[in-house]
Amino acid sequence: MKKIRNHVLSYLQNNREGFVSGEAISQNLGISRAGVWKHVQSLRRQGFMIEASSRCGYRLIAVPEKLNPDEIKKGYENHPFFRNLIYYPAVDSTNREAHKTAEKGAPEGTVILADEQTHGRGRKGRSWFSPPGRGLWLSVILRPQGIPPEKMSPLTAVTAAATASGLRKLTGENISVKWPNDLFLNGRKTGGILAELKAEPEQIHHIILGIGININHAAGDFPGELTNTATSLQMETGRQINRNETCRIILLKLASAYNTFLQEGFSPFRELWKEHNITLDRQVTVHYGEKRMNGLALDIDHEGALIIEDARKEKHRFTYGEVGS
Ligand code: BT5
Repeated sequence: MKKIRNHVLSYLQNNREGFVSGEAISQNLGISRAGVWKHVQSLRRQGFMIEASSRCGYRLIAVPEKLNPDEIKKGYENHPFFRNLIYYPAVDSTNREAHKTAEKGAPEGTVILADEQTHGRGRKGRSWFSPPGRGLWLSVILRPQGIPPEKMSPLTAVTAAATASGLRKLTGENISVKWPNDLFLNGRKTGGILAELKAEPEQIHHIILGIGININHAAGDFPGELTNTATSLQMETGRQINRNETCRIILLKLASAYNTFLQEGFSPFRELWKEHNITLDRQVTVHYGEKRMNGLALDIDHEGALIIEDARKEKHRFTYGEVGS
């Protein structure tokens, strides 16, 4: 099976300058046209970009760029967020793997990076679609010392602002933050943040800061339920984005933001967050626990909490929840 798939790939690679018909591949390799289509689909799932047209056939557009820890670290080998960069071709979830690695005593700044997540997770048990060859799926182990757990709640907003600003520089696109943990581009979700805390009331054991960014997905890569809500940097810019470079930029931004946050709290990030946000100045519904509240998203305060003004002009402060329109 794998052998035939590789033959299909070689055939496409040898004919990259134009389309090749399904019929030609089928005759050359002695398989049915349905078989050709099945192998093309499987190559796509591995990150190969293959255009398919019912009239012209197939054309290989791009091969998946490989994530390469040496390439990511280049020039930053001794940096605290690059010293322990652990790469897996596939894991269930980098957050889950990072928790396990942290339990074994891994130092602050250890990064778990995977090309594919088989059970990538979002908040509240939701799943995060993480195919190979397409995105950036990583988790950083943090061990803030002498800080009570509740002081860390703005970390998601700090991460979102820092990541959005890094991605804006990289792509020139208007990547924005939707409170509290979404990254949006042109009205669709292109990334998400999942911060998980292992703590006792007074003491943090570790925090796992997970970041997922859709980078080189093509429109047809997303499963049906995400086709109208998700996008990737490539879909919006029209060009392939280097995942190694993106990873380096994000880790550098994150390390610097984390240090500033530990020393000065959320205040230095408030303006940056506002510059990048698409939540404020809109009528929204905040869902928190089993409840919901409608109102105007007025502001984000110096601790990263969202301030909502209700119809009676009363203000409410939210440190967690989700925003819908
Ligand atoms: C998030 O959750 O947005 C947090 C996502 C964090 C993913 C990273 S990847 C590295 C690390 N390891 C992990 O296992 N996770 C982190 P939430 O706000 O709950 O949004 C989840 C919802 O987003 C899902 O229910 C889908 O509707 C949608 N979704 C799933 N995968 C998506 C994708 N790739 N792109 C856009 N939307 C997606």
